[in-house]
Amino acid sequence: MTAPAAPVQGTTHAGLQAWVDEVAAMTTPDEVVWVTGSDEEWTRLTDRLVAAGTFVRLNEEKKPNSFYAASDPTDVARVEDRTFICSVDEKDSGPTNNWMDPNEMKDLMRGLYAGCMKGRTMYVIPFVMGHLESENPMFGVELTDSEYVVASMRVMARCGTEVLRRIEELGDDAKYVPALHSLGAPLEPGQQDVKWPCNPEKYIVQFPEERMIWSYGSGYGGNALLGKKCYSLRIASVMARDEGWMAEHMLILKLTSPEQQVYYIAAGFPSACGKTNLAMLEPTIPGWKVETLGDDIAWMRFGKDGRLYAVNPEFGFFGVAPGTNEHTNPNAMRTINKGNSVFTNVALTDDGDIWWEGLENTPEHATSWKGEDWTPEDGAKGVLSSHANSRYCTPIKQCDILAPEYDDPNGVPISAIFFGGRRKTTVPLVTESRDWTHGTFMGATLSSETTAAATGEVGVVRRDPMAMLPFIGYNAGDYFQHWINIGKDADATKLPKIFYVNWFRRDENGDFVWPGFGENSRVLKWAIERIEGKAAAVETPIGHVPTPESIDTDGLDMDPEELAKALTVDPEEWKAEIPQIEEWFAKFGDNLPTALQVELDGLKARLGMD
Ligand code: GTP
Ligand code: SPV
Ligand code: MN
Repeated sequence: MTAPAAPVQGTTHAGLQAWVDEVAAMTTPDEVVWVTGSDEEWTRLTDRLVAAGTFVRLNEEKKPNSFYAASDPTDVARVEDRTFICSVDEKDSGPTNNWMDPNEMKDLMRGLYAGCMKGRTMYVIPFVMGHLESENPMFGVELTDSEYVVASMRVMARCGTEVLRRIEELGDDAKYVPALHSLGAPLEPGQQDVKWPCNPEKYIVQFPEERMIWSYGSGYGGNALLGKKCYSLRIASVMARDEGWMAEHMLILKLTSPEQQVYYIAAGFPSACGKTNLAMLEPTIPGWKVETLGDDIAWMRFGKDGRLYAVNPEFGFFGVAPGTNEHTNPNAMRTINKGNSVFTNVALTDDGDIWWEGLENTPEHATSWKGEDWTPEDGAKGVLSSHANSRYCTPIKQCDILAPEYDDPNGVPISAIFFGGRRKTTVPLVTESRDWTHGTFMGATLSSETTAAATGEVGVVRRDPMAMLPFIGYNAGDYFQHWINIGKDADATKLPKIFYVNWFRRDENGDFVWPGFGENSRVLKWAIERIEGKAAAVETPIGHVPTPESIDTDGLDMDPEELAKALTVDPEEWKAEIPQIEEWFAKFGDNLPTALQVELDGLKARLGMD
């Protein structure tokens, strides 16, 4: 965002100034700096990060104005066990969130925050999630003592003086989410800083009633860039419940058919399960075109015409690096190769570029994310050059296939919602729901193998409702009811059709059955043809699944037997799923919407289980 170069110190907004002063008095930074968003500020910040050893400037020819960072090995992903929803009433945080009494949490954290910015600079980042020109701009102000966070926030959200001016103009009418972040690593006079300051004790805390965020101890990703998961999902989901809209962990894409029909699709897959890749997909079927609107978060509201409109509140991509390459995601490669990006926990090559597992041109030698020598021989032994949750942080505007509608504050009307996860077994390539309530049931029972996007064991199947398990800011039972209510209040003919996909089914050898990536366009085409009443399907106990002939396989190098495997609905596998769903639903007690119990009973009956 363009902004005046002169640093702005302070604000005429009395409430905001008072909060900044109060936090500064508690955390005692050496200085307070207001983030402007100017180019000169970017240079100052990145120079400072290079001097501190946090950033390494990359080769200007390969990655202009871009930087490499390696985090502390203990600070590499979201920490779900340290994430709290501190609602006034414990019941409102529900069975899927950690809870502590908000006053107790504040006392505890004030203790941690006392003097925690000593020796550092506290930055004030005025930001807006979504468009500054929208009817109700969704402001936030993040206070942080991390230059890495400031640099990353400038990529991920619209930040700076322009936003602050709008907050000031609106005065008391300006609602903003106060978001306090500290690394929890004060510096004594003369103490040498480390490259990646952080604290072993971490707290990522949302106060839903106050629409407030307090984060402590981590400098990485969703723990620290508070506009992303903390605001745009956890706090926004609470606002959405109260105001009748939806804040979802979904990509948004624009699909144009060979007949030039335009469809907008939103898709909710858990972290590291393929949103960025689908959002930037290059269709392998002729005549179809995908453009990107967003890769992680969708805010959806009903338009005057009764359709559901989606906006991407973000301004950048914070994408999983490993596996990204010219084949899987050429559009992401083109985006990051334009530069102006930050790469964290990937490998640094000897010629000042970056590399990660799955990228072309394996270097003969590199420095791993742990700062160790790395060679292809190490790779052959299973030593990773890059952390599995290593990421690129890059401006959305650099994406060649960004749909122009991205800039429309009113968003785009959604025709289809996809849910999906990583399942080796059971879940077919694609299933169409019968109606919104059935689709809500599919979402509410969505399951996926855990990934490296959060700390903890990887590959364990868990329920991840609507891909929102770590992001629902209130009782998940109430969240399901909110989904049901959205359907009840709407004109059913105008609601998006809900589909359930699985790109990750495996065969006996452990190989993926479906080729994925660009070939996923075949599934998008089938879904659109279902919406248009053109494609065939078989009715199964779990919903409508394509007949093998109804999937366009022109030019697809795939054994028909493999395709049949991808589409299989095995009643025995689904029967085995039922006790897990029952156990999952039992968690919600009275808060489970009756409609979902009815759906489960129906599924059991269709499987012949009663
Ligand atoms: P978050 O940013 O954590 O929310 O993740 P995401 O949902 O955007 O996932 P992303 O698109 O970054 O993909 C994560 C990993 O899954 C990458 O390593 C991809 O290469 C891989 N992946 C994505 N799509 C497919 C697919 O269709 N098939 C297979 N086999 N892998 C895929
Ligand atoms: C996710 O984990 O879903 C991400 C990365 O998109 S983070 O911003 O760290 O949450
Ligand atoms: Mn995500």
